[in-house]
Amino acid sequence: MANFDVFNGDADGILALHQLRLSEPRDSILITGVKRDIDLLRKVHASAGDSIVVLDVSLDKNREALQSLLEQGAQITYVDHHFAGDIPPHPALRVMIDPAPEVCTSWLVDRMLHGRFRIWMVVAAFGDNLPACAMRWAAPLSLSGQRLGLLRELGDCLNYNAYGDTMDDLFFHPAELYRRLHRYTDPFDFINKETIFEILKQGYTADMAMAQAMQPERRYAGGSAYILPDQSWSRRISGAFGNYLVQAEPDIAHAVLTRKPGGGYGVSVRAPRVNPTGADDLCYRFETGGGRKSAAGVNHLPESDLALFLDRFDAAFQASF
Ligand SMILES: [Mn+2]
Repeated sequence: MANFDVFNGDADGILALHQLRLSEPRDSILITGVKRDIDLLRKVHASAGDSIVVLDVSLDKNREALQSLLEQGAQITYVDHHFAGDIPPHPALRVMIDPAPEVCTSWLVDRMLHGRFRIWMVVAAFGDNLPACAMRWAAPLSLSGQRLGLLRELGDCLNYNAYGDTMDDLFFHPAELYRRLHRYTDPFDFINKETIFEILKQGYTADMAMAQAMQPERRYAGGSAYILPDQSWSRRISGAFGNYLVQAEPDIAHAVLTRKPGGGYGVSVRAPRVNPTGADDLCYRFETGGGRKSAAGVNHLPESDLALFLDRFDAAFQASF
């Protein structure tokens, strides 16, 4: 009988599995990928009696594979905080799913384990962009401000590592990152004894400096649009660069377009921080768009739609300006 651990390659996915396997050690086949690669269950080739744990990827996006694995006789535990849709009732499926805004998968695992590895959940919450929750959950641990700051940096770095189009863009394969991290029960030992943290910190700093040196392609009354080149660093930093711009110029909206190797752009839009609305409405008007009011994106904007996108971006945030 085989064990499969299927997890998102970001900080939350890695640290959910880390906590679970500190509690229940087990040899397993690891299935993971870059952060945006959530179509993971399809990659599991299981037989009757095999056991599968799925962490931090939407059930809705894995429904078909889930159903066929259940039909093949696998036992599945599913823990997640993304939109799930209808959950198929099945005696071999154990589900813990909560899409509430202040929940991450590592928090759900922490609850299952009665807080045994709480400090790792705090790192995950920082990495999953829930800093206020992370601080709250860290309070009973009585960490110094300096140590809390280190955990925040670690969460950010682990999360940053998962951004890219393919594995080639990443510093570490998330499965390798998990294996190296899993040797440690104390995050400060990991920080001090492994080179990973330092490598990711330097990568982040260098990528961000490249992005910050870019001039906006267009400046409008209500927003600025940047176009990043077709380079690994652009794909790694585009999300963090968007967050930085929102903080640096809170009065205006931002669009970060990243050129794709095969043509067209990946687009990420941030509404003005002072009026965080309208990003989703703009992006939903494009075929591969989606997201939330404050932050949304278009997975693939064809080259021929660039002018249209820029016009609509200008119009969308002129109104709110
Ligand atoms: Mn997550």
